[in-house]
Amino acid sequence: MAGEPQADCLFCKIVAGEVPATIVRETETTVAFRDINPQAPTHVLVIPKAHYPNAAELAAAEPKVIADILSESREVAADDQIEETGYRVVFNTGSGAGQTVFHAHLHVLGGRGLQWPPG
Ligand code: DGP
Repeated sequence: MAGEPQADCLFCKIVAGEVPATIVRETETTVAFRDINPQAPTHVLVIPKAHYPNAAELAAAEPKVIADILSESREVAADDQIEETGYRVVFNTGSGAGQTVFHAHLHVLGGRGLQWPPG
């Protein structure tokens, strides 16, 4: 069923505490943890606890949770004090855009200068 945990999903396992992660924030609907392969001094992933394969499917099914994720990204930026220097939030959606884990996640990147356009 949509939103239910998937046995073979890495991020569902992090939500369940079955795979360790450096969790920085948690709400009723979201978990935020540090990326295992950081691309910037701050690189945090904010994910829904519910399983949806990408942000588009999450937005269609549970738009409030997308709002929760964006709110949490703001808190992550405040916690890591990257608001003043600027930061980027990104949902890679689909393998062609670089998505490798098919449980929706928002990247929060900051703490260094970021180029535009991204590669
Ligand atoms: P994406 O390429 O947008 O699907 O991003 C997936 C991110 O997930 C990537 O930046 C690396 C991160 N990642 C993959 N495996 C793990 C893990 O086991 N733990 C943590 N904390 N991050 C992971």
